[in-house]
Amino acid sequence: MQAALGLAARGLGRVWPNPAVGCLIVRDGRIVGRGRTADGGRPHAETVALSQAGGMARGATAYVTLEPCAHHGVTPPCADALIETGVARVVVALRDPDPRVDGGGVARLREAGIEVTEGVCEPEARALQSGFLTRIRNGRPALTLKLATTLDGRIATATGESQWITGEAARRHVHARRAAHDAILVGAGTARADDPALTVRGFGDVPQPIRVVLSRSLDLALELKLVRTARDIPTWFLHSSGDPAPFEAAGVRCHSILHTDAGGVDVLEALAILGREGLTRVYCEGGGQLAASLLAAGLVDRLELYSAGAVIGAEGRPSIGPMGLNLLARAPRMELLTSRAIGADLYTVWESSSE
Ligand code: AOF
Ligand code: ZN
Repeated sequence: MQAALGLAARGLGRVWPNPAVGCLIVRDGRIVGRGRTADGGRPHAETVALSQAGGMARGATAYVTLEPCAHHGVTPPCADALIETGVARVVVALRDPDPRVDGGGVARLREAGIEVTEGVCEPEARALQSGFLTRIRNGRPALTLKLATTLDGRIATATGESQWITGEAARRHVHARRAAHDAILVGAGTARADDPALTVRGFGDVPQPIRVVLSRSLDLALELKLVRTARDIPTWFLHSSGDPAPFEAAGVRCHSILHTDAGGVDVLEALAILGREGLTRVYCEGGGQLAASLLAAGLVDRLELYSAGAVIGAEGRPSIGPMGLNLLARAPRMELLTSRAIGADLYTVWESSSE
């Protein structure tokens, strides 16, 4: 199952709206088929692994990181494929909470006389599939907030100088993390000030995550890199006022949001829109105002922080904007998941503990 999880992880950022599933077919202690959910979500992992195994699947054990599906979608149910090929035993890490499956896959296998073992490596599977699970449960993608700051939590000097706070190795790591998400999210302030490309670079010809900008009024220049490259890399603007026509003519998809809060658009509604579009994993790269809104709304599921050995002082720009918080008891709390050095910087991963 560990190997199936490793295989599944390669699909992260590539398989939405589907979960990244891995499947191994094992016969007589030998792996005879391996598969993960294909880019774009289909074919499913089991189909790929079974076709690799061919006749060797008869009497074999299948290890699957998510319950095999039981519904007729674009492809026939994976549970049926496992039954038809004569697999003898299926080991499942986690039930699929999709209402079309939700125990139905396991029931189908058992009815056909297949031995089913559930719950193997379930915590790891839950972590891996957190994006899909969050979308099914909360109707929104899982959100990772990335921060790259000085030791005192600053992201730029008072004059706006910010290149580069962290080192080369950390910046390269960020590109790998972008690739493992379905979309990259920034606020309009960051799009204006930094003119970022928000692409995955240095890993060859990999699928590019969708670039999403939250902008209350669409006060953005058509000359921004994001707009100029919108025909090649999917780019979405979520806005509550302003004229989308010039951006749409440049290839940007504009979604309108009904509600606004003091600082910008309603972040919960924005994420709900992204969830409806099928996104499961969103990587937010700032700025401080958007980060503050997301944290205040309890929408940050995971925080990935790169801390550089530099100090800027109070004149510098904070990584998190004002949150209107007076009581420590109301502060969002995170639990430390991992920490390690990347080059000369410290990388820490925190998970929301408000669940
Ligand atoms: C599997 N194996 O590799 C994946 C599964 O739209 P469809 O027909 O592709 O079905 C999507 C649903 O199938 C998705 O919501 C989830 O419940 C399941 N994903 N199931 O057996 C896989 N990716
Ligand atoms: Zn399936």
